Amino acid sequence: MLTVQELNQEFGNSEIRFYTDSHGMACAELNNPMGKAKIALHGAHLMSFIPKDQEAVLWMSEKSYFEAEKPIRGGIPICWPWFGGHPCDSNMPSHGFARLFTWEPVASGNCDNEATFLELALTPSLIADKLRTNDFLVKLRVEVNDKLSAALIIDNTSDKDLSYSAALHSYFNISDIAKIKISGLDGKAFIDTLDDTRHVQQGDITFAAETDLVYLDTEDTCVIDDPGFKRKIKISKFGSRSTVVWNPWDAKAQRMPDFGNNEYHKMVCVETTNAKADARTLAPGECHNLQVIIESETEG
Ligand code: TA6
Repeated sequence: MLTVQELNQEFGNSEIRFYTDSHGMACAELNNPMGKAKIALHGAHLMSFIPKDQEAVLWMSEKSYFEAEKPIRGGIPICWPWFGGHPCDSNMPSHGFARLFTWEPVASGNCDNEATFLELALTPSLIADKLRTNDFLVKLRVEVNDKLSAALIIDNTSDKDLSYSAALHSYFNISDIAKIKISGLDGKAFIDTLDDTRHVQQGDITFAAETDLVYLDTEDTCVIDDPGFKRKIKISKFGSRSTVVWNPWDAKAQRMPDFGNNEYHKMVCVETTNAKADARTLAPGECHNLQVIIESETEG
């Protein structure tokens, strides 16, 4: 792995800086005139996105771990090559291994839309032996201007089929969970994973208890309407036909060591996924993009 100094020489420029943060983690800061973002190389984990003159859009837990082989709590964890529990081995880590290992920067620069971009890659050589399966090349391409785009690019470089489920498990910073509403999923079928029952969404989503819902057959854009912060967060996506909405509420929050007991008031997850029936199988040489585009519009 290159040192921070070598990363700055290879991939740094006036808008991209690599540094070691206060937790001792190698990070990159993308500083575009319209917005800025921070990414930990550990898990290619987006930890912050702040559009110019706005509140932070992504939420981070004050109690998050920042350690090797442990997930960071908040921001946008990458869940791959399985979402949730492992399909057949409960000893395997929740939400896969991509968020547990250090990714390598592979490209950086500026795009035509004046966004600043950074690409990071994960290959089998970067993960623990015990977790290795197929050969693969997974990349995260991050683009920042007044919007944040994160694209997970999965390339099956092996000679066997590669089956997986995945998520860009985005945590959003909100003023009050009891006052927000989420639109864009009206009429969509969903699975309530708390009791494994199926339902159809009626109208907007509001929150009054632990919520863990997997919406199916939807490519639609969701909007978080936040009256407290006087803003709407728009979440568009590509390469995804399922969306997960999550808030742990009080009891689950108390059971999570890397999550503050009262932090559930200030966050909500709206996740861009390939989950349940939307899980994917790539033939040798095939590639798939799972992308989210996040933009925040302030009122007044
Ligand atoms: O995406 C929702 C979910 O699968 C919930 O069931 C909850 O467990 C959450 O993810 C967090 O998972 P984690 O492994 O990060 O604690």
